Amino acid sequence: MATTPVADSMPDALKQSRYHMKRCFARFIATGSRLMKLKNLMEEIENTIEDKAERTKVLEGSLGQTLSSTQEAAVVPPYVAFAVRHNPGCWDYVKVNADNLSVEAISPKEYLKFKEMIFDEEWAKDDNALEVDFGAFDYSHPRLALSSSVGNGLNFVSKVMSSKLGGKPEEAQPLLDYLLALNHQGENLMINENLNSVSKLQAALIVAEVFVSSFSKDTPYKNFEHKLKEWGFEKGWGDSAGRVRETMRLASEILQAADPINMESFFSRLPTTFNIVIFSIHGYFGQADVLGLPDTGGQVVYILDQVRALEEEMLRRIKQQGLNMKPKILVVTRLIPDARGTTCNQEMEPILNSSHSHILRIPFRTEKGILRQWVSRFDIYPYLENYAKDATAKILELMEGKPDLIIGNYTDGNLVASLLANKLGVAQGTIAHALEKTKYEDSDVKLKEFDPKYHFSCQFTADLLAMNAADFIITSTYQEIAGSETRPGQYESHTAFTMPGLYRVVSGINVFDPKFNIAAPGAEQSTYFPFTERKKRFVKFGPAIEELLYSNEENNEHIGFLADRKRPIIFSMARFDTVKNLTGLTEWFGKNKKLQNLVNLVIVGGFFDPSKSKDREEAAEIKKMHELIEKYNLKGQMRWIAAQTDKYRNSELYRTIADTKGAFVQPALYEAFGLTVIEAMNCGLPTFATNQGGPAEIIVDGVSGFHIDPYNGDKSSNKIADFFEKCKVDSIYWNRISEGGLKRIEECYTWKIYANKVLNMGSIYGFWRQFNVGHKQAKQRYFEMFYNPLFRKLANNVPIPYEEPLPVAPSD
Ligand code: UDP
Ligand code: LCN
Repeated sequence: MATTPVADSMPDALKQSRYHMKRCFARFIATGSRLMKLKNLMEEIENTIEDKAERTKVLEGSLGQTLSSTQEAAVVPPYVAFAVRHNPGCWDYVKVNADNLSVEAISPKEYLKFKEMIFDEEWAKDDNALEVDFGAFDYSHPRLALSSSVGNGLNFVSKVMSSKLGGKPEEAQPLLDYLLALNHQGENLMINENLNSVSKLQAALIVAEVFVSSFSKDTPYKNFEHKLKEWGFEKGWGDSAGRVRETMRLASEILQAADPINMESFFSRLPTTFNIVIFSIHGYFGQADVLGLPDTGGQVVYILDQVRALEEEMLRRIKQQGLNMKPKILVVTRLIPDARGTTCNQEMEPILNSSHSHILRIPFRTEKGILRQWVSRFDIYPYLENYAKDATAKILELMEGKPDLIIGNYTDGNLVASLLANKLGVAQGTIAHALEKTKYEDSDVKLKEFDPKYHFSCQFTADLLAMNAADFIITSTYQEIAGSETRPGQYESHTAFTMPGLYRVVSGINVFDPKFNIAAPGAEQSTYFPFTERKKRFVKFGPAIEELLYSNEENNEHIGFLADRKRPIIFSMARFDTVKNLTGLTEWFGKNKKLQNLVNLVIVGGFFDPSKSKDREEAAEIKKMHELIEKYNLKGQMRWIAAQTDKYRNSELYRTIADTKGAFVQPALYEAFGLTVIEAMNCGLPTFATNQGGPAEIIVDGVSGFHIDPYNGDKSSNKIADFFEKCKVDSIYWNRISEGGLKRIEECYTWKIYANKVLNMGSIYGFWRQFNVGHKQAKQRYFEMFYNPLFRKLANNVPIPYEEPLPVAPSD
């Protein structure tokens, strides 16, 4: 193993504090094999070097730096193997012999073996244990270099393309081939076979540009179409002389000497994307009354808003390209016969406030027939292969051909998107929303413990397959990819990990891969707008919200009451999952008398009878909530409102809370992105949100809201209390934070910015996949090799619920 920065510096650093370090390492290994986190290492160091000044001295310099960058250490006496993350996405592994403090660099594989020794020694020692190495195909594939540029794939790909395409005519041949293949239902776009060489295209562009310049800028395309066609140009260059000229100029410049800005701009103008398929399979996917049902939350909101934004942008682009076809977007989800009063048992549904987009629902087919009931996202794997087959047939029929782009959502949607994209040879984007792996500590290495309940063996395999198959990955934040200074990203945690007994991943995904792109979602601004825009307010909800918050009655919709209605309200709303930590917030409130004296608490989520929940975590959380209200005697200061499904009313609820000069609190143990955070900020409601995950990036602490630490309830509840105390003495403080939130949203979190970026991705990566076809094919083979023998077997082990399925319809 070649040496690494940590392996280089650590021996000297240990030598300088040899006496103390010998004692510390003796202590690390004293209890035998175990996995230690940074917190455990620091506790042991504190217990060993009791004198604070002495300890500080030891932890100064490079030793302290290495230790504080350590994510975990696998102790297998006499060795302690360290996983050190010195920068986002950059890891070093070393092993230290506790007896003599010798240090040796080790590979990720060796490190993982140390971990396995702790959990499954026999498997760790098996020389033929299955190893996964997606990186094996990437040796010549271009990579970003800096942690700070992670997530900027589009820009990087444009740079690489410009360096490879410009200059000599033969270098631009792939671009010419790509342009020649552009068509809509068999009709050529941009150019035809008359321009079948780069030099012909270059020459024609010069003549055509001069010709088009002779028309005034807004001359419609049809006035000069005929002449352009004679030279080999087809529709797609623009709707007017001005636009056509600009696009032709861009094309000429790229062929002469490309630069990344021109490249991105040119691709954003190409008529590549008319039909999009978006998979979002689990949960209840509908447009009304679905939020609050198990597993059904922000993903549904995100996709419906995304579709509207994409459709709008596609219409704008098609018009500018001088074309008149209609875009089609299909959101493909699961048809659930047992629809609980929702529309989830209908096959097709037009998407509201869109003109060309539909929801298509396809049922889960089993050997016995169609599955009637909802299934948890954790149990969804046995149905996906049949689902993909059925979906393919239906999509081809409805779209009258192949889609131009397939986008997956969450593990199940991403896997099916990969199967379909592989089969049809179409560009594929994936969106995680949340990767479950990071939500549960040591979920990989403790597979045996987690698998019966969560089927992570299926989920992590499906995630790995889909992230490697995808042409591009859309993320909401940087942290989703590569985390923060202190915490690894969701994707980063798939770089090297191990599931003893199943397989060891020595290279799962590389966060420096240019397929990663950040495109943050927004909140629909016609619904979530500032509380100050009085004229737009949905006043009709006033009485219902008044009742919801302040009536003294307890019923199926709310329990608890607010005795002093003059106090501001701190408000939270989420699905009733453990990770959302609504019970945590209630407990902080229960414990913090100062906060109780300043504000009331309102929680929206779940419902009140745990025996009615089909979801394991939800039932436990509901029970816990009742216990906390009892324990801290919160009735009088707290209102618990059942899950709310009307987004218009909810938006007015956020604004009503803002009227009380209250705040939104998002206390999740981990939040992948956090749509409620941006909904609240769009309404001008100051927001306190978890520092674990996306919200840490959305909010600039103290400027556009506040970060809170869900693992330190006292500190967090005091921070909230301090804010309200400060608001009492500083009359403009509340407004300053409210405005800071609104400013942040306008700059970074709108659907318009999103749609533009995603369509650019579709266009550029559609070309990039052809440009790197060898690499793509190699990965595809690896995918198949993995999917067939392994994933299928794992999926078939997941039990199918025993309720009688519906018989398959005769036409099936
Ligand atoms: N939501 C809702 N009613 C509820 C709880 C949540 O309408 O009772 C909505 C909320 O307004 C937001 C989405 O569900 O639009 C939750 O998204 P978020 O990203 O916060 O969390 P997720 O549920 O996706 O983990
Ligand atoms: C899923 C989550 O858990 C949230 O953090 C996101 O905001 C939501 O999906 C939309 O992407």
